[in-house]
Amino acid sequence: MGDLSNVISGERVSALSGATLANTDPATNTEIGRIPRSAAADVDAAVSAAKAALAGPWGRTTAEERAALLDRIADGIEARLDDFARAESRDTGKPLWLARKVDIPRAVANFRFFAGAVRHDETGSQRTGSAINYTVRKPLGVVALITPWNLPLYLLSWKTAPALAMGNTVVAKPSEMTPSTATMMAELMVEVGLPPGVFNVIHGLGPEAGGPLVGHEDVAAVSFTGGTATGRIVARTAAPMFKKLSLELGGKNATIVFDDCDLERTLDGVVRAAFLNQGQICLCGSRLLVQRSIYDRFVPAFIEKVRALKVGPPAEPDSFLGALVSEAHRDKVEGYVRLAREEGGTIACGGDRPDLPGAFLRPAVVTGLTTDARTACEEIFGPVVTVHPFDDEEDAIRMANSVQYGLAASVWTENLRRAHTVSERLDTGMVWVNCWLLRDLRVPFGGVKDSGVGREGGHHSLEFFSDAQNICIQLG
Ligand code: NAD
Ligand code: 6OD
Repeated sequence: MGDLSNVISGERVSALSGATLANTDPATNTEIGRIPRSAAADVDAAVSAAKAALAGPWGRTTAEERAALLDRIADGIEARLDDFARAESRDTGKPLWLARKVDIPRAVANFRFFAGAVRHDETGSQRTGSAINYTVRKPLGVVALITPWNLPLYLLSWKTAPALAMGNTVVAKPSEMTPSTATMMAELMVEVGLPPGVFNVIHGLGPEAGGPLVGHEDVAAVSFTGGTATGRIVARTAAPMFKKLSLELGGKNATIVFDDCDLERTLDGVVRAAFLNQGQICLCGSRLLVQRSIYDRFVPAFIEKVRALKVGPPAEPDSFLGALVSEAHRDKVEGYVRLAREEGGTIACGGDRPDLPGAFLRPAVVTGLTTDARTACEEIFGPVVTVHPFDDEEDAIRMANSVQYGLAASVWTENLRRAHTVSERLDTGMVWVNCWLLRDLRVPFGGVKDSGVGREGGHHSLEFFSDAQNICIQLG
């Protein structure tokens, strides 16, 4: 992609200050281009463009017209799937096959899904003795979408599609580490006929560009996905301004393996849950709880499978893990491997650097820690899994619920009663049974405790990106 611009009112523009930041390919540690280092004045220009667009033809579109535009965006991304996948892989270091198979197809699916959802959306009506009430849904206005680096287009499109479907205009602030596909998508939207100013992209650092966007008086709502500490900062600014706020934050998810599981299927599922995308998915199962009765059989087999995972250049089709997102992030993850040793854990495999030039790290399995060790409680967001034995259901539930996070969990058992009862007692927004990251875009997605506030998905997203207005008509 080379150098990138902000996209404001359909035009490519630099930061008003002219300042730029490097965009680095973490698999080679080379600069691949520069991005605008935006500040409050750039945010102001983008919000003004988005506000002006609300007053233009966009403000008069029907849901059907907006759905047709979403379908055109989906078609456009799909037609350039390979370009998008290459850009995503280069920005993030993730395997190219993963970007081709998961990230970009999911962005296409997000637009198609919300096109269908808004076409088929319905609102309620209540009849009392003397009156009829009915609800209409109105766009919020200008909405801010702030997204992280791990699944850049996947997550930005997950917010953009419902925001546009409901008639809002958008200012997006993608992660400064993964700016390319957001820009490509903004340019594509202009090509497929989205009116100028409906979707704007501002690049730059969180506090310098994201902060002023969250605090802008003309921004009605903020949908944020990122770390819990950043979520707190966002909430501190947005809440007193009474902005609508959706926060999808960090996780430290338990994978609970019972002795009645289907061993081979579970092993494959657990490895994938732990290390897909280099363990950099908020839903990754980074605390593996294994019933003591199968611990000595399960854990060596798990370690053997992890050792066999290939860490390699993103373009190689058999690389299961690519590079981490940056050298700085790898340093942070390595810090946790050191901490695990200091806390008395054993690094059963991995945690070291392969002989490759970029930010690569072999997947690590840590045994011998208690579940209250920092390594076992804090979000690492990398290829590090801690493994712990448990005795029975009560023990597993207690361990799983003992962290500050409450995003997701997976439960592996062939016992139907156990699957239901254990799942319901987990303090998480989502539970997968005998699977992981099996997604249906209609279901509520989100966390409890420090993992966030609100739900995305299906009608939850459509409701977030609109205000319900009730109209009461007295009859006769
Ligand atoms: P981050 O919180 O550092 O950054 C996320 C976004 O917020 C980036 O665009 C960043 O520039 C911006 N930002 C940073 N400081 C800001 C500020 N003061 N004001 C406004 N915006 C600001 O997160 P990250 O390192 O990019 O992503 C990793 C984190 O995201 C992990 O904690 C992970 O669990 C979480 N995450 C959660 C989900 C979910 O759905 N729950 C999904 C993906 C990632
Ligand atoms: O699948 C999704 O819809 C979703 N929001 C996934 C988030 C993954 C976090 O890294």
